[in-house]
Amino acid sequence: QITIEDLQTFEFQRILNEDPLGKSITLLGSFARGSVGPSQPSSEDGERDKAIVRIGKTAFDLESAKRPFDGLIERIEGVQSTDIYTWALGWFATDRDRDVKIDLVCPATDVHIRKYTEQQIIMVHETPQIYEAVVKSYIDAFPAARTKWVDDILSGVSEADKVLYDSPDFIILPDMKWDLTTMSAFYILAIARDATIRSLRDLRKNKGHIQILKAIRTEAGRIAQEKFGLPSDRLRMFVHYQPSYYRFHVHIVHANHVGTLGSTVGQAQLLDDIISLLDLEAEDQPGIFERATLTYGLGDQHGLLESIQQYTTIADGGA
Ligand code: M7G
Repeated sequence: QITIEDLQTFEFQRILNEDPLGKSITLLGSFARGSVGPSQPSSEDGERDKAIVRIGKTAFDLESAKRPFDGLIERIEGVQSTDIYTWALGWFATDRDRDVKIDLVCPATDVHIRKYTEQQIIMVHETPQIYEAVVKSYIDAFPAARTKWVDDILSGVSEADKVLYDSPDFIILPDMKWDLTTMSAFYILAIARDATIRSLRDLRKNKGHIQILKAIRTEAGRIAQEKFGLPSDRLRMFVHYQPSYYRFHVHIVHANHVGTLGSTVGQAQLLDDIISLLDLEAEDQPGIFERATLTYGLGDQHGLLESIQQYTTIADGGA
């Protein structure tokens, strides 16, 4: 468990990203080794671990927001008016529920730092040849330590009390991006147990993957309805390509999330469309996702971008 006193030892280094619209800021800094995150051999020479701290303002609690000047907002200043328009600055009451959500990655690797740093998005066209020549080896070389969190969830070592559904094929639990209360930010995650499905590219009809995908769709819909009162037509279910972690998982979010939280076109592929495409696969032909050219955006710091661009240049030059 982390305390505010622990967080006060954060040493700021630089701003990685800021999002004035989404009301969040992401900082790079450090904590004394072992003081935050998984326990590590403590060091006497003051060694520090890099840490990413993301602070985002939480959404309004709908109940208190219905009477905003009766306990939610305590004080206002700088009132201005023109005609029918008035605006002012205000301060939240001190005994409010909560104001911010804090996400912490510590110790943070360079890969994490790149991921959380604001990046220019470059669109790439991944042909099956590029997948075979470049992407596959990138996935093969992906350090197992980076998906330890998935193994820990699947084996019940972590977040066991949060699990919403468990079966031999997959597990469903709240995504760490969700605060578990703001329904408009509803976000749960289904993670497949089969570690050989590393991404969208590995999905095949003849390996029984459609059944797993359909079961995820059904169970996620049932959980959203039964546990959270959200009908299944209010859900946007999608898969990332490229994902950040190569253990197959499906994102299930509130349908009102448009272009946020990774649901942007060029990164997210709808689960329903994937199921439908797989259904079209003919038994005697290579898989659809083996043959398709997949187009997606990559941050300019992404570890794959340079090798894909190099391959594309060589292939174009040779043509
Ligand atoms: P992704 O498509 O690989 O990449 O999704 P993204 O992180 O770029 O979206 C992984 C999803 O897993 C994200 O929605 C994360 O918020 C979520 N996630 C990541 N971690 C490390 C955890 C975790 O430890 N617990 C839970 N519950 N969710 C996580």
